[in-house]
Amino acid sequence: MSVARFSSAFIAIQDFQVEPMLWKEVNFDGLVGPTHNYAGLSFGNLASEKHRNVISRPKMAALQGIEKMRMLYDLGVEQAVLPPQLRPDLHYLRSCGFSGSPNQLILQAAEKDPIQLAAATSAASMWTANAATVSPSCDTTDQKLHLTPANLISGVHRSLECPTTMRVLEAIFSGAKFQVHPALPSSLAMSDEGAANQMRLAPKHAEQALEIFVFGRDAFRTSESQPTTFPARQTRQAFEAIARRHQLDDKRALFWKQNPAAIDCGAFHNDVVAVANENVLFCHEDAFENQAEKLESLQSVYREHYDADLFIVEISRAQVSLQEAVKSYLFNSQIVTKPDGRMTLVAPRECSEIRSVNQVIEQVLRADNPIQDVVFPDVRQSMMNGGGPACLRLRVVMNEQEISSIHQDVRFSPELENALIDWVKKHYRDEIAPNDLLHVDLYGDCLAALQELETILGFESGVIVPCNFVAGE
Ligand code: SUG
Repeated sequence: MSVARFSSAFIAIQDFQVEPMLWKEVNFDGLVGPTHNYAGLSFGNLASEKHRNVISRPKMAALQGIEKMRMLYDLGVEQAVLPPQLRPDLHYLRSCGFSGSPNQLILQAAEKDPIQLAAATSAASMWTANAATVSPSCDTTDQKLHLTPANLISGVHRSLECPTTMRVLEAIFSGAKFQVHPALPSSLAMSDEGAANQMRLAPKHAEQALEIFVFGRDAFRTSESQPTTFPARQTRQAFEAIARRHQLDDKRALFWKQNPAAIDCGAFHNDVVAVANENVLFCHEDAFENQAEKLESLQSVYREHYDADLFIVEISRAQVSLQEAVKSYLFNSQIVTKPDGRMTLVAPRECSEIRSVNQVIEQVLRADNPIQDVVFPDVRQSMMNGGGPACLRLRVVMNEQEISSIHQDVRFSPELENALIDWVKKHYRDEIAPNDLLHVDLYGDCLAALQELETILGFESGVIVPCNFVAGE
């Protein structure tokens, strides 16, 4: 819980009596959906490709995610939940030329194009770091909290998320304090993957921050260096548009290019090789193009704005190779600030099992920086599709008035945790094998689960399950 130090974060009550306003980072974790499976849909995401057609464990995956939320809640961090989406997406199957009842649509797709069916069935919305880009009200000129849902056009299965994400965000962030923008136009030049490629830096969450937008390619300067093996998903143009929409101060919006070599090693999002929290930047030596220059100029910009030093914790390739970074997802850790101001690294369990990575974590904890301890949640089911702890959460910094204005039923509590665990145990399958995607009952099961979830999370009907859904038959 950070106490604001700057005038913009104080409210005058009466006669110059000043009451500090509390600001918190709320982590909105994606609940893993009932159709969680491994279809190998993400080219350039090594874990997704490696686990193609492996049998998934949706119940275990969802329970692992809830357990991570509980871990963060117990650290004193504000935690919330974003719902999964209805899959398979029958509207998408119709747009592919299949027709008829849900049963017929699924049977036709299963026979003619099982990959399209797998895309329509993906539970990828669980990785909410890709749900939207978020600028807190302390960063924006109109002092509203701005959110732009990501269009996720790099992959068909992910491009289907946006309409439901938009409805859910509008239902949670409604009212004058918030501005939910439409997604950017669906064009290659505006390819957007959301907050996974955004980093905020300031001494405290409450202060107007430097927002660093990390892009993989410039859509119009195509002669610039590019990855040669895997695609660069995020464009500079998408982030420039978002920074304008979000009314950010030009001097505090920085646009950095990802190192193409990192993308070629499997860092399809920046959050696979770097993570920031308040006054700490934790990154791999090969995360950004021209990194040495960038970090030097960042340090001086940071000093200019805040009259304080930024803690840059840069891990060399001698300590951890890019390959090990991608394998362990060390930089896909969350760094969270606890109520006492100390920071905790929330690292994937895999990091504790790779010697070189574990040693680096111990060094980081011993060194002079605010990161004091580490926890290792087990999110292996998500990791097998290339999603670590940081992928599973969307960070939204808010003041206490804003927190009390959001839709309250998505805020995590032990009661909500119990309700979600019971709900998962009731509705989720233990396993999904590739052939299970070809059967219509998966749709019916998902529909029943999400209709009940709408009630648990107190949403009006039509928010999670679209109003024009078709009952399974
Ligand atoms: O977009 N995996 C996701 C993982 C997203 C991770 N997010 C962040 N780094 N923030 C992706 O590549 C795999 C689906 C499959 O293969 O079945 C997938 O979509």
